[in-house]
Amino acid sequence: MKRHAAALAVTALAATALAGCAAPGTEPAKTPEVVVIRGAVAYTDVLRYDYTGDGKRNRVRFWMEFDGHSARGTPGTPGYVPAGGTMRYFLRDEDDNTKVLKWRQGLDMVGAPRDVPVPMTDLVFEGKTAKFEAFGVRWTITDDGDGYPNDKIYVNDGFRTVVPTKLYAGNLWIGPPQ
Ligand SMILES: [Ca+2]
Ligand SMILES: [Ca+2]
Repeated sequence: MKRHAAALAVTALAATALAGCAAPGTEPAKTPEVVVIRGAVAYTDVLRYDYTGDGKRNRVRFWMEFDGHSARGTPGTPGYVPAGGTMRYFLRDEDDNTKVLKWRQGLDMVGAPRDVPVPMTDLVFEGKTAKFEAFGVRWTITDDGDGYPNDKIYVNDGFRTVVPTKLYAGNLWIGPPQ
């Protein structure tokens, strides 16, 4: 009889513990959090280039900037916003941190428009990775921690996946808006 009482007590304790664990689950279901890809990274080291034409070579670097988000809301309902965003290339003067919008021939951005937003299409997020298409190629970008050192950018042109783009500065963030 005593043993039975003890067993009941244990059962009661377990039930209490379970109830405690279950409590958060009784809250109303949350809508999925919006996830974003934000930030800019330098994909060249500092180059010396006299874009001003005054004979003094400036310190410049090429950057890529991303600004995209996952879908908001439920498809077919008011306020729904599909996943989307833009990316752009730009050249930055590393001495005064300003964008360089005009320069003479000599530097190439692989044919990309200068500081013009290009749409990301087919944008999907998988954890800390974003995949999309822009400039006619597939991009796979992973944010792996603070800063840029472990962040990865892969580009697939339909024939092959190029090794991760070497990054030199900046940061990419994938996750809830910060
Ligand atoms: Ca100059
Ligand atoms: Ca990062």
